[in-house]
This record gives sequence, C-alpha cells and structure tokens, in this order.
Amino acid sequence: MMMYSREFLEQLYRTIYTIRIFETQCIKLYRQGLIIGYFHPYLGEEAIATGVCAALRKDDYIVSTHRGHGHCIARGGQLKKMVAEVLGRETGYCRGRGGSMHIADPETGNIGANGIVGGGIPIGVGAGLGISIRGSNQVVALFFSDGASNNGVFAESLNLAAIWDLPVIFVLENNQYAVSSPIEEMSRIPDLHRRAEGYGVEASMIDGNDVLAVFEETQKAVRTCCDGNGPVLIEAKTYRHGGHHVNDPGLYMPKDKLEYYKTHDPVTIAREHLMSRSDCTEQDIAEIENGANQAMSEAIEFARNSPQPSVDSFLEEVKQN
Ligand SMILES: Cc1ncc(C[n+]2csc(CCOP(=O)(O)OP(=O)(O)O)c2C)c(N)n1
Ligand SMILES: [Mg+2]
Repeated sequence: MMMYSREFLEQLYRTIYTIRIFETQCIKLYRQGLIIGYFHPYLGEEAIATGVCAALRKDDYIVSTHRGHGHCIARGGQLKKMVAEVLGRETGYCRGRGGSMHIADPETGNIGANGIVGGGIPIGVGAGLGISIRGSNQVVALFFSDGASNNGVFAESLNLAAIWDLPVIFVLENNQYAVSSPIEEMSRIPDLHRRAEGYGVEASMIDGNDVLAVFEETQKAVRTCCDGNGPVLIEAKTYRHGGHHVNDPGLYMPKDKLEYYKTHDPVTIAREHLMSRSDCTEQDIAEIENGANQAMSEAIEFARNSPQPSVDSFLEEVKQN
C-alpha cells in the first residue's frame, strides 16, 4: 500500500462513517414510521462508494442503484436534501416525490439512483457515449450489483461500451445476493468479473470492504479510460450487513459468513488505515465522528421540520400545457 496523507485518510474516514451513520439513523426513522416505501441500506458496502468516488474528478459522473445513498454521499450529496427526500418532504432532492430510490444530483454529476434493477447500466453507457462524442476527458462510474449483472441489459451494454471504447468503469458491487438469491445459485461463475473477458474488457476483482484497495483500483481504471482504453470492470466483493431491505431479517444469510463480513468491516478497516499514521490519535477519530453525527442530526431536524408536498401540487410535473 502507498503512503497517504493524513488529510486524505481523514476524508475517506469522514465519508465512510457518514454513510454508516446516515443508514443507521434512517433505519431508526423507518422504525418510527417516518419513511414510507422501501429502504435498502448500504451497510457493509460503504467502502466501495467511498473508494470509487475518491478517485473520480469533479467533472466525472456516477450512476447509482436502488441501494444508492452511499453513492450520493460519497459524491458530495447534501445530507439535508437526502434525508428530506427519504422522508418525502418538499425540500428533498425530488421535492419528496421520489424517495430513497430516486435521488439524483446534477451538481455532483450523480445521474441518479434507479428502482429498476439493471436500469442504470444503459444510462451509464449512454453517458459514456456522450463523453466520447464531446471528446472530453471525463469518465462514468457505473454502480450495479450481482443481480443486475444477470439481466440481459448488462451483456448488451458492456458489449456496446467495449466496441465503442467508452470511458465507463463498471463497478460491480458483488454483495453476493439478489434479494435472497445467493450468487452461487444464480451463476455458475460467482466471480463475475470473469464475464468481462468474453467482451474483451479489462477486469479485476478486489476486496470491496477495503477502501484503499477500491481507491487504488479505481484510480487505475480512470487512467485506463482516459487513455482511451476503456471500458473497465471492477468486481468489488462485499456482503450486506443484513437483509435486502429494512423489513427483511435476512435469515437465509449463513451466520458464520455474516459474522466474518461484520468483523471484516469497511468502517473499521478505514479507521485502521487512518490510525496506522503515527500522527493520528483517538481524539482525531472522535472529532470526525462527532462532526458527522452532528451533520446528520441537523439533516434529520431540517427534514422533520420540512413540509410535506401539498396535494394540489402533485400534478405539477406531469401536467400537459
Ligand atoms: C427489473 C426489476 N426486476 C426486479 C426488481 C425487484 N428487485 C428489487 S432489488 C432486487 C435485487 C437486486 O439485486 P442486485 O442487483 O444484486 O442488487 P443488491 O440489492 O444486491 O444491491 C430485485 C429483484 C426490480 N426492482 N426491477
Ligand atoms: Mg447483489
């Protein structure tokens, strides 16, 4: 591993911890009946969004999924507007009309989450085609998981991206489940990056729980894409810390495997990276955590004090002139 500056490791830790606290606090709000609809926590997968987004430049794009809060936060999304959206309030990213699965943020190049599994994949390839036509030096980080990779759209999109040499980084968040279906039963080859070879696409597999491993692999992928040798596929192996969504207890997940991944925790690993520097103390860690906790409390207060959309405004965005 390279030596990293304290500022950089602190930034990674702040992001990864903020994602953890966002999900943990939102689950509490859900249990209080304040969130309606589905909520898919990113708990256990935080290092992927954090590491990937740390390697992107300001003008790059991301395309997210139904499990998208971490991507949005890592890209610099605003907690207040996120919590407000998740709570269905007028001050949210989509004025409370979209909820958890539909947050997009053009200011940070976040093309958006998507409730359709695999729906983001062709959108990301389209964004890559746009970059290629404009001849700009941007890249797209396209997040999706193992279940989406079994949709036909993945094959078509990867092939188009390959024959058109598009600057798209396919970030396959292999959390080894699509709802309750384990990847070993859904694919003869559970190491899904191997599929990329069939399309002539460079691919690798990394520990998705180690934020620096994710960062380093993404940096390489950005370079490859900018040299005109994209697309690239990165398979980041990870595991959910619980069921598919808040109301799924995940009883089908083998206890020993879940225990292993909870111990091999992305937040703990990021903290260890930071603490490996001799100039970082427990006090510094506490300050980062207190700052993130405070920002999240303020976001919750902002959202809870925000109005619900009024019923007469519901047709505003769909009204024909
Ligand atoms: C096209 C489509 N089919 C089915 C669903 C229902 N559904 C929601 S999430 C999900 C599983 C997705 O698994 P994966 O792509 O591995 O994502 P993960 O939940 O692991 O992040 C399914 C089947 C959907 N939203 N869209
Ligand atoms: Mg999955």
